[in-house]
Formats: sequence, structure tokens, C-alpha cells
Amino acid sequence: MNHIAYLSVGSNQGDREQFLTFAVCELKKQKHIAVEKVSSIYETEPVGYTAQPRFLNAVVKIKTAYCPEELLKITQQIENKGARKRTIRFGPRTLDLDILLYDKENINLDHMQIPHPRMQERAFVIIPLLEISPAIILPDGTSLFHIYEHLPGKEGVTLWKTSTEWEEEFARSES
Ligand code: PH2
Ligand code: MG
Ligand code: MG
Repeated sequence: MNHIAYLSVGSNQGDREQFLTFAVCELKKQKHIAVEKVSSIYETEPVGYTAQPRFLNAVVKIKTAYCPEELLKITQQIENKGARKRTIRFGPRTLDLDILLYDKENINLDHMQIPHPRMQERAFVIIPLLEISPAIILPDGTSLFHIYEHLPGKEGVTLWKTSTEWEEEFARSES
């Protein structure tokens, strides 16, 4: 478990909170993943394609022995298990699980870009990320705090459930 990665989880269809909890529980089941921290859950205005319901979003910090390619496969399997329907780009989804950061790596392939190419403009990513790891420096040297200062759309992100309350739910669903 010698790598650190940050994942973003989002849902705006069905029982949104249940899909977020499902995603974290599935991550915890993986042999080579340890979930280190979860952020609070935020309710967020849709970004990009705006004629859709509000999202719930959170960020998860993991330690893992999987390489980025393997981790991507796992996130996609979890999305599929969460019955994600792929329709409109940026449109409604039951479960979206994205890799934000993987150590200090820069990966630029057609099917996988790390850091996530749009994370710097997305308050629904930066706010929960800042909550769990305020000292993060991105691979290009920018600090998360600097990004936060210039971030658009912060007013579209409101606290929905604290990380402590959310963690109590995992404890219940695991016992
Ligand atoms: N995901 C998108 C597009 N827009 N807006 C919010 N608020 N939250 C998301 O997770 C989100 C989005 C594409 O993945
Ligand atoms: Mg996404
Ligand atoms: Mg995605």
C-alpha cells in the first residue's frame, strides 16, 4: 500500500447518498486498497450540463498497491456495479467515481488523465479535497489553497452530512 490516491465520488440520481456509501464500501473490500479518509458529503449545483438534479459529492483518500491502470479498472467496475448508465456527457448519473490524484504522477493517455483535467475549476472537488488534505500540492507545484482562493462556484457547494456522521453509517453497514 505504498501509493496515495484521491478519488472523487458523485451521484445525482436515485438514492444519492446510498450510491456514495456503496462506492466507499466497495473500495474498502478491495484487497490492495485501504480507505484512509472520507470527506463530508456536500450537495452541489450541477456544473457543465446544468439542466439536471443537484449532486451529492465527496472525496476519498486511499492508500493502494494498485497501479493507476488497475485502479481505474476497479473504479469502473464499481461504477458498473452501481448500475451507472452512461448517457449524456456531464449528464445525470447514479455513480461517478473519478481518480483525482495518484502520488505526484502526471498521466496523459486517451483513457486516463491524472491529475483529473477539470478538478482545478470544480468547487465540488476542491472543497472536499481541501477539507481532508489542506496541504496538498499538485504535481505542477500549485497549492490547493491557491486554487481555492480563485475558485468559481463555491456558493454552489453546501454541507450535506459531516464526515463523522457518514463514517458512523459505514460502521453500521459493516457490522
Ligand atoms: N460531475 C460531472 C459534471 N458535473 N456537477 C456536480 N455538481 N457534481 C459532479 O460530480 C459533476 C457535475 C461529470 O462527471
Ligand atoms: Mg466525473
Ligand atoms: Mg467519471
